[in-house]
Amino acid sequence: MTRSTRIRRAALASGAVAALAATLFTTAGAYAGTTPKAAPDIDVKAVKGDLDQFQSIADANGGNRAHGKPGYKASIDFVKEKLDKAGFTTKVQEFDGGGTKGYNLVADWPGGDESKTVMAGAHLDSVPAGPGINDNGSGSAGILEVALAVAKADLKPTKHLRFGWWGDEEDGMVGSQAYVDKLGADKSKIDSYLNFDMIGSPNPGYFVYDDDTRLEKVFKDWYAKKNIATEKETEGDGRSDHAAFKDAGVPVGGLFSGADYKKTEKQAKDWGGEAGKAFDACYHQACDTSKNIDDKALDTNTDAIAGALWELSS
Ligand code: DPN
Ligand code: ZN
Repeated sequence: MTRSTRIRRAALASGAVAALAATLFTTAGAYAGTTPKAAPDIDVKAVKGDLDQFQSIADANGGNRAHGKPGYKASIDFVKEKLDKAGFTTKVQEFDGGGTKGYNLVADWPGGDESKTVMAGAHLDSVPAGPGINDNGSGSAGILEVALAVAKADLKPTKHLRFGWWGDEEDGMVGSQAYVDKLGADKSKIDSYLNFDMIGSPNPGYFVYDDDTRLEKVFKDWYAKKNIATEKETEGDGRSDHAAFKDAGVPVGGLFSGADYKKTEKQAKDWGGEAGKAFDACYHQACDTSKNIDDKALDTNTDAIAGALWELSS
């Protein structure tokens, strides 16, 4: 070895030490809380446990959890109790749904900048024909478990976090419209609204709302990292609770795993499952029970909700 080679090697080695020191320094910074922690994996067993509770509520109340029926209010009470115990500030908002009293549940996680509120929502009512486990126990339980994970992590987001469970969606998004109407000028404080309606469909697809490019990208990037093909959510345009927010000028996003229309050959190729069949053959029927769920779609989509909320509120 020549003298100059020896010097070059020594310089390389000291460079490596400096790089290592820099890595350790940033790692220490992360532990000190300067870098937001990654979103946790949401346990799908907990989400399914909530779906079993919704099923039991329907079983005990004439087979449904529909607006104006006792199974709906029992669903509100179940979700509210969990959130209250976890430290959320909850409010039940009453509204008129076709001459019958309806209820929205709104849960705020204390802290964060309320003039930039990141909001996630799902409709909690079923149709009168059945228990509404995929539609929309799935979205309701998904955001519930993400909310509980926020509490468990004692998340201190920069932006304020709020969760909403809407009543009377099935008669034309009545509860979410009532909420937005009541917001008035405060609607400018909603930084983003994410909607989750049917996220565990049995012949699933991975549809991402395409209404707002920034919010669409957050989800698309999340699925891309998992090598899951997504598709723009266009067929359901205006068919769920994001409509009222969008009409009010709030940026909206969300997820959907399919309802009454049929999977194409391309979609079956991208996602597996059966082309020519409805994503959810039990859509709006009595058979939308706790068996009417694809566990992998439910698991993946719930993790995606956590990923998006962690990122958007940080
Ligand atoms: N809004 C859903 C329902 O409750 O019936 C169905 C749906 C959601 C359809 C999203 C398309 C897109
Ligand atoms: Zn429905």
